Amino acid sequence: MDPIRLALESGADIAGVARVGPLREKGAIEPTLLPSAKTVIAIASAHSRTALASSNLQVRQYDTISTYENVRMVADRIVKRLERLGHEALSVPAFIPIDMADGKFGMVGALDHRAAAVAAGIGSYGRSGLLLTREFGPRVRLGSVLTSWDGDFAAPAPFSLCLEDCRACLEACPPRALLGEGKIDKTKCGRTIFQYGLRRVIRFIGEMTEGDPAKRRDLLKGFTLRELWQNFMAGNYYYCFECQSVCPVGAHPRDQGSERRKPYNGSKAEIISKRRQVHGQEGIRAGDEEETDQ
Ligand code: B12
Ligand code: SF4
Ligand code: SF4
Repeated sequence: MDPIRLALESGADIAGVARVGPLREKGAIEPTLLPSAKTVIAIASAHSRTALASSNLQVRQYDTISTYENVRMVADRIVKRLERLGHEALSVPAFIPIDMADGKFGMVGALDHRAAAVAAGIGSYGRSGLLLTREFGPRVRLGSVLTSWDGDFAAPAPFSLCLEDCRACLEACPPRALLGEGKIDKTKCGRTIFQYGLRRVIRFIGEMTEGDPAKRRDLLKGFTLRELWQNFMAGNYYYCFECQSVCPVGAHPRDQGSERRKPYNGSKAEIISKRRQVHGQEGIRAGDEEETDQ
């Protein structure tokens, strides 16, 4: 049985295998996850490049839903086939459900899919902290299947796909959450991507509880509740994809000159105007205006 072939036949765009032992030692796998596991099958499902490069937010969100859905279906097919062959196998959530307990707060996955993907040789870390793949760059969603299957395979040689003199992701990040060499200010990123996520729900409930009747009526009819409702229904709540969409690695040559990508290759003033357009005043850092080159 070739697990990589099995994964590709199950619909993965990219797949690789790694030993579980070293990942467990690094703390990349929550100990309660299939203690008998010997191997992790790392899978990647590609976004649509066109959708991620679109200036329409809903199109980017919809493509994210489809890509996560594909990861889930592919992993499920792999699990069923491994179980039919007599092995234990477990698909680990690609994002949610995730442990929301105090101390973790939904910020630590049961399995670190990027670490598994790097160990399996399907890509390398980029300066953005994301996994870069040869064909799609960071435009992939990752999944992992843990299995008791314990066959022979060669460990991949380490490599790096991140371009030496590139800082496109750092420049494009609206709240400047990317600090270089894969370091990220998670609070800043979270504030941007989860604009209508849990924090907004908490704020909304607080405003409803404390507001006078007129304010409560306005809140019930307002954009915030409509948007929160839509996010609950759709299961998507991301509002930023810049570090995925601007990376030149795996970008189609055609995308390099597209209208959407231009601001980030252009002047500081254009970058700031793009930030304001996508993220309002929150995307503008103190001192940004003075830094404009116009
Ligand atoms: C919590 C979470 C977040 C949090 C915290 C992110 C983080 N860095 O941990 C927040 C809300 C900030 C976030 C943001 C985003 N996320 Co997120 N997130 C997760 C989630 C659910 C858990 C991550 C986790 O456990 N972190 C805790 C530990 C593992 O992270 P850490 O301590 O920072 O350790 C990392 C660094 O040390 C770094 N690292 C280690 N060694 C090295 C070496 C080098 C050279 C470098 C550069 C880095 C590096 O890698 C470690 C992870 O492997 C994962 C899914 C999963 N289960 O893996 C998705 C996941 C990481 N997110 C993903 C994505 C796409 C995003 C966003 C683009 C948002 C969006 N639109 O979807 C942004 C990107 C932010 C960024 N540039 O990193 C994808 C990444 C796909 C990819 N190509 O890499 C994942 C894998 C989901 C998936 N199944 O595809 N996310
Ligand atoms: S998702 Fe957006 S806010 Fe978060 S690190 Fe990437 S570019 Fe920055
Ligand atoms: S945008 Fe540039 S710096 Fe960022 S991960 Fe991609 S290649 Fe590396």
